[in-house]
Amino acid sequence: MKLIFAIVNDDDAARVLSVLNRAGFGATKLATTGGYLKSGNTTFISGVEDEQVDQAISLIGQNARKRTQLIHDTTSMGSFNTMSMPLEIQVGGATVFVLNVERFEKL
Ligand code: 2BA
Repeated sequence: MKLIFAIVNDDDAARVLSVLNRAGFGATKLATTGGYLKSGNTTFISGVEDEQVDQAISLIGQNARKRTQLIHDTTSMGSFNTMSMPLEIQVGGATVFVLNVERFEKL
């Protein structure tokens, strides 16, 4: 068994959860915050059988859109001056980690 962690945009979360559930995957939805943008995103935890990992990842990938976002990178130019440079970054569709599960119990 594997544990999938998938970080997706909040706007895609309802769709991702719905397709996972429809395909029979159990999932837990966590409200998380990206360390770089410091804005909200959603992390799903899903325990799946080894042979189902690819199917789960593919459902997540098909329903999590890549987005281009403009951020303002502030660079210090000395003690008083700062310069704000627009920087284009690509966020998502999904950041996925797959971990081995040593033991799984439902008590
Ligand atoms: P954030 O940390 O808010 O990052 C949002 C986006 O900012 C990233 O998109 C990436 O395009 C950019 N970014 C992140 N760190 C950067 C840096 N040091 N310099 C320049 N650009 C940077 P994604 O890579 O698609 O990541 C989306 C979210 O997935 C992240 O939100 C974070 O919550 C999570 N994530 C990504 N990589 C991770 C990792 N190695 N470990 C844990 N969480 C991760």
